[in-house]
Amino acid sequence: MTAGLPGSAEAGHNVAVTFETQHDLGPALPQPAWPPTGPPAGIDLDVLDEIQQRILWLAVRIVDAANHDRATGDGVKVGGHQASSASLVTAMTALWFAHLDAPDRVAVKPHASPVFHAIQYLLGDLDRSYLSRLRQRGGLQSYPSRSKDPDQVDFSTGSVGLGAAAPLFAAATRRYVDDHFGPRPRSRFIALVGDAELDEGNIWEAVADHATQGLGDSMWIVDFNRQSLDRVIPGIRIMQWTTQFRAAGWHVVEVKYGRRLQAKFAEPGGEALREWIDAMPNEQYQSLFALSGPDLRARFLDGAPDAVRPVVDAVSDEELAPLVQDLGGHDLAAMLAAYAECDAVTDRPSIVFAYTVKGWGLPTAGNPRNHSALLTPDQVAVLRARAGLTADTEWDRFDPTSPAGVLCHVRREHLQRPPRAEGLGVAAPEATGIRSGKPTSTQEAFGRVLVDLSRGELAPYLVTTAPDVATSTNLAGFINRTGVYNPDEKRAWNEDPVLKWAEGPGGQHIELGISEMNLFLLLGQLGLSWDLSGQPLIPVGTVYDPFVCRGLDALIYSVYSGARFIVAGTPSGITLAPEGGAHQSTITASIGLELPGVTFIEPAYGVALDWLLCDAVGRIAAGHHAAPTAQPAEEGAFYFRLTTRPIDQAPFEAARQRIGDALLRRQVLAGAYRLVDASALAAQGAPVVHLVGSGAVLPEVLTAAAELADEGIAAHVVDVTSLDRLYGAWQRTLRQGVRTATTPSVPGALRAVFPDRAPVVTAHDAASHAMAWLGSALGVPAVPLGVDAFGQSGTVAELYELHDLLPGSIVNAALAALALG
Ligand SMILES: Cc1ncc(C[n+]2csc(CCOP(=O)(O)OP(=O)(O)O)c2C)c(N)n1
Ligand SMILES: [Mg+2]
Repeated sequence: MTAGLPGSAEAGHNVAVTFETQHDLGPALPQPAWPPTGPPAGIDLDVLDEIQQRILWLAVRIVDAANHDRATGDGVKVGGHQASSASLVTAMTALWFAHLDAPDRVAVKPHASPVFHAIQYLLGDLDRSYLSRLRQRGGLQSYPSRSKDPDQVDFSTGSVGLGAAAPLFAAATRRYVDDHFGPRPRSRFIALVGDAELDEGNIWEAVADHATQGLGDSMWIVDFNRQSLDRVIPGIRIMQWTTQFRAAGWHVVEVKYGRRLQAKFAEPGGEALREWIDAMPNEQYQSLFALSGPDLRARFLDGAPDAVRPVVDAVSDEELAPLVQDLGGHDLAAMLAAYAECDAVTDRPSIVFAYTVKGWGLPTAGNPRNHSALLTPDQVAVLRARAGLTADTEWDRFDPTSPAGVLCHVRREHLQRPPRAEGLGVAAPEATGIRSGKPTSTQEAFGRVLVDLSRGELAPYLVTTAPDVATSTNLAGFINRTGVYNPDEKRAWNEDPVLKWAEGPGGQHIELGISEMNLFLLLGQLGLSWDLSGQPLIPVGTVYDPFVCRGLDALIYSVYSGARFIVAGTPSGITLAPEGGAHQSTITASIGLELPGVTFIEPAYGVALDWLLCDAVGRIAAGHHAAPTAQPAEEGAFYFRLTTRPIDQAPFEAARQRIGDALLRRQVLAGAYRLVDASALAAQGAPVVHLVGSGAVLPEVLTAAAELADEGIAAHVVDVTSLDRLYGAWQRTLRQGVRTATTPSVPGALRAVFPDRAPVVTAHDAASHAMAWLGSALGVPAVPLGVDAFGQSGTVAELYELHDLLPGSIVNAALAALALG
């Protein structure tokens, strides 16, 4: 059988305790015995307790109001998490009212968002009107949201596991910023984590990576309530978790028992009581929370050794329930002591396992089904009365002259932050002037542009990262110039004439282990450095394109958080022909196109890539509140889908001659330009078709156009450099039409490159669906060609043949499109 609250490996350990939020701790501090025996200096635990009781009430009532005070009219349950909130009330009260400093940054467990908002309200940073607007449009978000909540959320959370890792990467970012731009005021990066979140793999990827080692300003607080969504967890695995964190180099603290239980353990026979609680199955222990009086006594003693009975007999019925539930995670002094202990450990991250009760103080405490259980209005009324409130006063803040009111004011002042940093104020060049005499791949051009940028004004702000694919995605040139980041100077043992892997605090490439989750989490935090570390950066990451999907949730997380960065998915598609199906990406273009906050870009030619990359860098450098010209949809990341296929650059140079750089650049940035203009043939009365390609498949499209011309068919070739921008332009005009009930016009970006009404063939080294909408946008027949099955190993031509992307198939598709017209 599994033990309920198994003995800690560190039971009885001493901790360094200081109750000031002290950063430079200097010489070793006195080591009071664990647990702390009295209130920490300068902190009135009674006042803190009064505050935490009010926070508990408000958190419960915020969820209650969302469900019971408003009619939604749609039959859909509103929901919310009172038990998960209650669990963290003590930990969060201790943080905000006695531990945090203004520069500290905290990620809040998604289901504790009502607690966070209750705290912001009591501090005076959230208007009262929001308290009854949880889960309402324009109101408080269900889960903490940087972009949508009205109060200042440091880290969005919601997809469990990511909210734990994000502050760790924010701390890694701060270390980088301090090393490159001088130290900022110290921030502690804190995550409040649900215990079941530890099942998420991304947690362990983050903990294991070299980039997060030694981050002494990081602290995780695990809400160790031993319940997940579905159940009371049978094997709570505390030994396993603590051992794993220690093995990863973390400092581990367990806050297991409160002072009541500790005192009882110290009495004669108390050791037997402790042993029994430690040995009791978790399910049995949790079932005690719903009981009282003789029932509780009987259940508690069920299976207990004889030695326990006299200790329990000496406890009255009224005392027994609070005693049994007296876990350290609800002991303010114990939590503050744990935080102080973590502060004193500055050479590695810390984790606090705070033993808690899910539903603490509520009638749902410990119930296996309490995750989304809502208190009834009657139960809420009992709580209201218990809090000393009435229907008229239930939302009130503390009287400002009361000790609790004074502490709220003091803490509010203490936590005020300076305004956030704006953009860099350094402009990006329009182009680095990449030359394209010979066949070039977009991956190659990407590497060259980065090297060039590393010589310019923006150089100090560029930071690259990759999950063990830096050299194979062509970051080597950049790394040679800037070095690899490591907090300490490292001696190089190999003389490599091609790659200079010099590691030190000045390096500008952050190398990650193979974890695409970590890549997107780090990019996200580098891309929020303007806010969380007061230093805008220009982060650039690379990843094999098929593995974008591996890190997708973290990518979504980062862009939802408002991060600004560039990522190159390279190589991509079946153009990576010899690598076979396991390494070929097909749906990533759709992901890039469809993800909000991501501008998807897929150039074919080096110069186009140069313009697009410089433009993206410039937009990021312009700052969070992007350049005035930027569309709102581009307040986010830029995703370049690139390849290793060298292609002839001459057709682009011809288009340059024909169109001129100024106009061509504008069109490339807007999403498409006419690579081949067949107007002369069309003027002679030839049938007209549009061949539209994106990325590596352009050579086949060009050959098809030439063959069609030989057949007397005028085939304009359009190179789509950003499906996303084209689609966005189309959607905007459509939506405008829908909203104003007017006939939508064809957007300028489409009209400029598709002046003729003619059938369309699309060709893409990606799922055919991603470009298929063009027919609809232009109101013409369309034949979309693309990769709609897994690829296999072969040559480019062999695989293009397999997926109907060879010129012959494109010609046939053009004839089919004309026939459909
Ligand atoms: C990635 C992801 N998977 C599933 C969920 C649904 N979910 C929300 S909370 C939860 C259980 C969380 O348990 P725990 O972290 O222990 O939190 P607590 O007990 O404090 O509520 C689950 C499965 C989610 N939010 N994110
Ligand atoms: Mg839990």
